[in-house]
Amino acid sequence: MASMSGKVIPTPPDWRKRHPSTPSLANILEYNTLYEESIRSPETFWANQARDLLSFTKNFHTVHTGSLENGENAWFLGGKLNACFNCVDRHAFVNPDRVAIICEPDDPADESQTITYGDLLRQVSQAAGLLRACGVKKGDIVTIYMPMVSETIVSILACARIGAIHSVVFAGFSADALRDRIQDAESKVVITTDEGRRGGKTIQTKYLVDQAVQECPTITNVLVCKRTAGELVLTPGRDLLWGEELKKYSAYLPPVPMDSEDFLFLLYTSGSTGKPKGVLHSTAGYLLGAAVTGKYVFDVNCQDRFFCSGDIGWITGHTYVIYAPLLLGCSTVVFEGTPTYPSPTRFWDIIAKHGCTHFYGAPTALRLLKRSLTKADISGANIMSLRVLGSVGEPISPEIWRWYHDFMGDEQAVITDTYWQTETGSHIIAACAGVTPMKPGSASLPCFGIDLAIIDPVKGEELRGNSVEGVLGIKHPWPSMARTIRGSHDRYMDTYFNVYKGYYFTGDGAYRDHDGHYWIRGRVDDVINVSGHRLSTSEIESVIIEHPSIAEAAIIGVPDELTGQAINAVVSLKTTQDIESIKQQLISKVRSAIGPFAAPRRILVVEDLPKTRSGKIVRRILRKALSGETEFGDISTVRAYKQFDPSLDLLTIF
Ligand code: 6R9
Repeated sequence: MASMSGKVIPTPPDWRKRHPSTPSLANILEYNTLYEESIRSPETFWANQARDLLSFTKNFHTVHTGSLENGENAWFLGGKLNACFNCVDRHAFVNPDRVAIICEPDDPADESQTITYGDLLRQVSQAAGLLRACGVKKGDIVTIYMPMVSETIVSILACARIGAIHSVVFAGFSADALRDRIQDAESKVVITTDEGRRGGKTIQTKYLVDQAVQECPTITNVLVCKRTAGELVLTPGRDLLWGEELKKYSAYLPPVPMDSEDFLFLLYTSGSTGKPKGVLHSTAGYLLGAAVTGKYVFDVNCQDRFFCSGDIGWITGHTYVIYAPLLLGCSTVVFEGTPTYPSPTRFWDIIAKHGCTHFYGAPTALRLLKRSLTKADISGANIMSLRVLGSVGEPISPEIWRWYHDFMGDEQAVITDTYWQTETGSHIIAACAGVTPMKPGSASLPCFGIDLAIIDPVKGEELRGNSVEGVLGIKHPWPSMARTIRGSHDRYMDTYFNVYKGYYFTGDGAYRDHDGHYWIRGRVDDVINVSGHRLSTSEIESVIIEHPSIAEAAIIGVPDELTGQAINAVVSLKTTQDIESIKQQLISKVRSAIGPFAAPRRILVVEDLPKTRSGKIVRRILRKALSGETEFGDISTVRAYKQFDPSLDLLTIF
């Protein structure tokens, strides 16, 4: 545990002087006091925050009902509010000319675009009018399959404006994966672009939507935003051109007041079983989580320019490209491209060009940039505007943390490593910028209202005190927790609440050090993390196993220097012929069933997989063998023990 010594890095001395206004917390004592209050009297704490940060059209009469045991949690009952009003109208009324969205195109030679809060109000109103004209009603689910362009945000907020539930599907998913999600959501409308641009390449979004909707009988309209000048084939009666249609609708459409607990969005994520989970988030609770963490973790001020490089197709993009920055009335940067196109200095160029105050990204990108850049490469970039750097999606190693702090932040910015999940809606462990003592590699302290527990995984008992390691749970409900899994409340209960009764189970292992800081160890279930993308091993296995030549398959996440984990497939075959071509077929099968990012990096063929006497594959052995370990622990109960020879790419019988 040498890297976990927990050396504290102080906040740069003039950090507070560079703040445009007053930081949201004065010091760690204020954090401690407020945190204690939030745990002692959660209802008072959350009610105060809700009244301070959200605008309700009707006040709530009950702060919270439900418990973690029964899983029926509801917050701010009786209250009515609209998410789009909170993100757009209330700022547009006061400051119509303040910039809401800055769009940075893939190609830096193309012009960036700014949208003020006033413009955004017009655009979301018109888009909401169009959705209504397409028959979308309150409670309907609209699927959005879009790259990182301003229309993606407009579409999302337009759904919220009329009380429709948005379901954004990451544009890296295949047509089959998109089809499954549209079918599950029973969407009438899907919104897409003709094409997308990313890292100099073209993404065929409309083409993929056309493929997907062939098997989606509920779809009546496909709305297409033009992003490129490419050829576009429209299906008459079904496809409508966004830009042309929008002009037909009024520049102001009143937002629909929603109940606090009405669903705001659906977002599919991977779990430990094969089928993706459609996680549903509420309106008031989710928005409050976004606003509170935006305010205290990132210390967002309305004059800030917030650059989150996460894709809107994942929860990070939902909460920190859209909801948190817009709820707090600052400017959000939407970047269409990749960290290394046209060169690895691209993030620096964007930060300098737009005067970004915050940058929020995943360690996988930082590892890539660390490898490609020297101090000389970035010496010309003026990024003194940066105040806060955030990390998300996977543990950040102390080495990368230091590089982030010294190299990217130029020792002037503070770092917050933010631990959270699609299901938690917003951060649950993170440093409050400029206040929490920073320890490279630790996600630090719990966010307000989050009562954490380290649980002994075998006994199921909470481990009290410091210097303890186990699985991470949460002891008390919080507003932005997911409310259910679409179509399967039982699965929701079993995954999060029935594993350790009385706790929300995160699925991650964690260590609480001697002074109460948390160090996330990674997943303890069958979820793997590749470049910050969360993938289910069993989902990939179920695709592979469909191949007629495959007898058995196990997907293993193997440590990887660049991507965190890399996907390895270990398979046994029904045939000994054409092994190379079978491997290729497996890769294309996964690419088309899920998406290119889920394709195995390496496929190993074995005679038989190691199993317990009851026939369960012992992944522990495979994981160790593929990571180059030779000590496998107790294998006395394993039926077919295999020895791994990396040079042969083969597992052979011992
Ligand atoms: C926000 C997001 C959630 C899983 C989570 C954990 C891992 C996220 C982390 C982190 C260590 C961090 N994770 N943030 N691990 N340190 N700061 O990534 O959501 O896609 O649902 O993934 O990601 O394993 O359980 P999601």
